[in-house]
Amino acid sequence: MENADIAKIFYDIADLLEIKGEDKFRIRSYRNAGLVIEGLSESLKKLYEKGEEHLEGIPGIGVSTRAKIIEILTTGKCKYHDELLKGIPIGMLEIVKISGVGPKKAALLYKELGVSTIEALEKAASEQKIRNLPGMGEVTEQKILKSISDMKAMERKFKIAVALNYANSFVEYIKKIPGTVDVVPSGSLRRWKETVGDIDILTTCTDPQAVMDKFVAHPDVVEVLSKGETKSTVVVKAGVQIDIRVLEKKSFGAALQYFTGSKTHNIALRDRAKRMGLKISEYGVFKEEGKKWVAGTKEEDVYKIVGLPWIPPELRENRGEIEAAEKGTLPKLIELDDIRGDLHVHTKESDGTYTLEDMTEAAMQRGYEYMAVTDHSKAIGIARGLDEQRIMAQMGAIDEFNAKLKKRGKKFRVLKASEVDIRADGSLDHPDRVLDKLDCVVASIHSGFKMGMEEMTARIIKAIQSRKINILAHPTGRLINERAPYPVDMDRVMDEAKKYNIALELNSYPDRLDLNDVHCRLAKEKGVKLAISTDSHSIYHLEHILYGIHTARRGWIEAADVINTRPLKEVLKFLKGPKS
Ligand code: DGT
Ligand code: CA
Ligand code: CA
Ligand code: ZN
Repeated sequence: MENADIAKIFYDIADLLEIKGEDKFRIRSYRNAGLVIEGLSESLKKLYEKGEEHLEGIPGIGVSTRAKIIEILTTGKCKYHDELLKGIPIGMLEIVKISGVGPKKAALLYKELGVSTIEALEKAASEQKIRNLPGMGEVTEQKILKSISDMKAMERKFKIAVALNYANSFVEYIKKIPGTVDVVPSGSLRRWKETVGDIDILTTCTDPQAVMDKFVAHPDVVEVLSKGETKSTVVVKAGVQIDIRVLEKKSFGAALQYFTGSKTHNIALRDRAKRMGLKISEYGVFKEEGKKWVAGTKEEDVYKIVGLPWIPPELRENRGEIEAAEKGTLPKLIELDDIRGDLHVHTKESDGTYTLEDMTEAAMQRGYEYMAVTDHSKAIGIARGLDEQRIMAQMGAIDEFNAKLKKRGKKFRVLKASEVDIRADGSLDHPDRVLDKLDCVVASIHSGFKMGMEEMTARIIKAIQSRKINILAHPTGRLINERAPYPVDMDRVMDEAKKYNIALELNSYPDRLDLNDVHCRLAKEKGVKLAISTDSHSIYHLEHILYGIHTARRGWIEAADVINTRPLKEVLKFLKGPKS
């Protein structure tokens, strides 16, 4: 039972209450609980195993939520949820997720047309039966059809964070089975793709039968799709499919190479081998018409025998990595240890859940040298954005706090910063006199997503040309599997960013990963600097930096391309850049 499964039950309760037309406040509190749980990077299951008291004091989780979490962790379900489900067809929960529907309209569709599944909804919409219902129209109907086709296109790809949590839990579990040696996730997860179709675990062991038996008996398994002597496939609660394969020690490297993929990388590698008279398969590298085994115990041997250095999994997308490996020009990819600070962090002043002191403590524990406090500006009302008076006060508090740190002999600096909203017309949500006093100005868009490409690009470029910003945060606004990026001419934005010495953010929050890998590589080619930040709203979010690092690696990024790999002095110099 991972956090995502628990969160899903809370979201479902909120949706069910809304379908039933219940009290708004209660609905919101369940939805918030879902959000909080999903955002935790510590596993609730693990905290609970350490002792019930470890579930206390988690911000946003009150007494009754905690009781439900414990109920779910111990019984696998929640009575209240089950009761709400009675009398409501299960398909309704899917329907409320269709954009343009929502719980109220779902209830109406059910009452008036008996619609309780996605298929029935699609049919009703294409037969134009929905447009005549109160509060709906042709536009709603079109929206529903588009949303259903989008959903089908996403075909159940899971965000990497969800897949990684499961993979880690299964790997730990399998390692405990006596006789297991290697246990390694391969596939798209090992390549750190932002979404993952299924998890492919590879293992070597002395007792395959025990591994198969235990694997299908893992408490999170809801369905066993197949169980063989050396290969099994299961589905876990959140719907993720997990494959496991037991391999021969001798060919483990070849199998790891094969199942890590990507398919197109493997095809290119096999073609290369063929030209050299070799044959690569999941069982090894062979010569003499496939008769003689020549390599495959270690993954790097597979590359070595075709004349290449080992290629990091993140690069294996057939985007020029084999050619670069051949020429000896593979990038020296950025690593977690290269990061010296976080340039996008929220505190309680806006919508974070921890204080300046807490966030600083957590950043220092990571070994950072600096952190920019970037609370929202006033336009973001729901996030308690800061007006001029409040941000001035915050700057004062940060100055005092830095002085205190210095006195205590700490080599750490909190940067006075803001996540200033870029308004619809491209103007910034703090006056220049405020922006000029900040160490670091992070600018981003939080509303008016529906503009056309021209207008949106002009809006962002206007913000860049103000010379008041340092970093453009989550530059495309996408939320993985939830919201498409807004249309923006990234080529032009990057050219302007370069001209005005502005860094583009790679927002590491696993739902965003914005810029994505392809954009990172474009930035590098254009010589635009990146800031890899977490957008942390809690001390636990700081570790999301891992997702940013691996996404950057997929974009061929090296430490020198990223401003927050620099010591404080150099960062400050960079941040002074565009300001007049
Ligand atoms: P996913 O699960 O859709 O996110 O993506 P992958 O890359 O994990 O793909 P998956 O799970 O279908 O297969 C795992 C790896 O196995 C894949 O990356 C490469 C390898 N593989 C699978 N099918 C083929 C194939 O037909 N040819 C080759 N060369 N490799 C394959
Ligand atoms: Ca896979
Ligand atoms: Ca697979
Ligand atoms: Zn933020």
